[in-house]
Amino acid sequence: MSEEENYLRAGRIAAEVLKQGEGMIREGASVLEICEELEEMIRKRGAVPAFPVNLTQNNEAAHYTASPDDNKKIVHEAVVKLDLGASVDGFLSDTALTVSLSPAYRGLVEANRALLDRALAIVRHGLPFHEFGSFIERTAKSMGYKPIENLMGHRLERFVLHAGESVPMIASPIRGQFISGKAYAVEPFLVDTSSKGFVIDGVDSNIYRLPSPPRKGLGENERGLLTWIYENYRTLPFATRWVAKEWGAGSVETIRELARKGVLQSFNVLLEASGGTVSQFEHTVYVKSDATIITTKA
Ligand SMILES: [Co+2]
Repeated sequence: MSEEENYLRAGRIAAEVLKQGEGMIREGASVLEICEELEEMIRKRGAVPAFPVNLTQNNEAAHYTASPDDNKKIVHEAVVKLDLGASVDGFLSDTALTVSLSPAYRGLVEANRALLDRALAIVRHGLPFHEFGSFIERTAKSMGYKPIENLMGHRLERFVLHAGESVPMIASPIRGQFISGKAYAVEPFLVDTSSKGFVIDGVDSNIYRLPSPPRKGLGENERGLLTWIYENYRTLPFATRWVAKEWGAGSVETIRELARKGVLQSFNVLLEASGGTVSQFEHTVYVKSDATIITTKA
């Protein structure tokens, strides 16, 4: 399969699974069950998760997946973000949606959905990122909301979810432009204008990543674990749940220790700085010289 076909397949799988996930979001549902079921659906379709399924509520903006024995539930009137992706031979997709179980935030969510659609309509080869970011900020403000300023879209590369280049969702001096033959995740996060509009680090999110192949100089047990992680996930983010299934519950402490040593990268839950409720929509695009394909549009 060509690179484009692989991107399309990864996108289609993520779109189908996200749609299934939307139907699972209701008050009292288990976060662990939703994460596990959706990851299994990705595998059943012949791909693997590009990263652990993220499920965040209310002022949590990103980077939470269930722990191995998580008993967290979807709370009353939650605003729930579901963010997932598929990897087909390392070609990635990344897509997200928000469901508001509270009538108070349906306007925010619908504005966010429309904002992403309008933004995607202008993506083309050669479009500078700063123009794109300005467009999103201006459009969000015209709708009465504002984008989270320090969460950005990103270029995707084979086996690399965040390939160096960031795509701003606000007016920003960031250099760069959309280039044909490349894939990008576009993800405006929206809050109301009374919120601060940026995120801060919360607690550990149960998500880790090996930034480069395992080095020498570690204990045998640690090196065995890291080699297994590299063989299975390369440098893509993984969940403590996935490792615990294969290596036992004790491996979670080893992972945290490796993160403290700087061998693994850990992710924190990202929280809106003023406790504001956050919405998110995301699609992956594959830019061609004459067209832009939204790979994750069902
Ligand atoms: Co995403």
